[in-house]
Amino acid sequence: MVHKLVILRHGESQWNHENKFCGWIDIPLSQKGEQEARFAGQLIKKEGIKPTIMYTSKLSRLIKSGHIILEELDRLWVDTIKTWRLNERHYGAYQGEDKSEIYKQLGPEKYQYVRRNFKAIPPLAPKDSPNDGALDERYDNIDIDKHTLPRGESLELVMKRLIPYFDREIIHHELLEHDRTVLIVTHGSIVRSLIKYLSNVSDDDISKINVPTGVPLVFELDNDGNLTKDYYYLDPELAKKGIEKVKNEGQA
Ligand code: DG2
Repeated sequence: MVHKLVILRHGESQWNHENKFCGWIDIPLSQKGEQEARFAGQLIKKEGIKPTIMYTSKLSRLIKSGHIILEELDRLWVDTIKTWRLNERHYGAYQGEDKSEIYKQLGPEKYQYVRRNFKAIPPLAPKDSPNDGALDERYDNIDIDKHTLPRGESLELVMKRLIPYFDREIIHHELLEHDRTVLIVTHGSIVRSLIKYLSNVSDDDISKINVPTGVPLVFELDNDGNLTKDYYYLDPELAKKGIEKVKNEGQA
């Protein structure tokens, strides 16, 4: 039996549009982002995929994208889980900064390192600053003490807080045991983490992978959770254009 897992990065956010690092800051979708989410819903519908459970992070750009997608699918009733474990990589003190400014400050190599190296940790956000999740009521009653939430993460650290949850709750519990059709609406770095994990991409090669906004991709897994083939985008041409755009963000 083949289990389909649909994953996508949210539609364009206002700060994607303005070229700013966003991370854990709760920025809404742009108008284009809403359209992208609607089109993503149409692509999923055309593919005949009917999600029965949806996961998002605690951030509005995902929650809104997910709502639009479910609306497009006539499936607003679908169970939705919102978890901080699917939050974007915490971009530390860079959150809210203009990507072009950081590019100018760091130069091309360090800029690329900070954005894409598997182990690169940005300068941490100060404790009790607006970038500190400990001050945010949306993280009350989560599965860890909110005072231990990250204030800056590498992709490696993201995977440490994400993959055990993803493997246990999403893959084994929902997808395989309960045979539910899972839709994950999430962020660029989370999609990269899931691609790295499921497709077994090396630490070096993951730095070359960029993820477009609003284009669903599909993984097919067998009953043991192994891939039956590599992931594919539901609109490869659109994905290609989006990937190129993300790759060049911030570079003069
Ligand atoms: C972007 C990723 O995340 O930025 O945090 O600004 O998926 O929530 O829009 P998203 C952000 P890059 O790592 O691509 O610079």
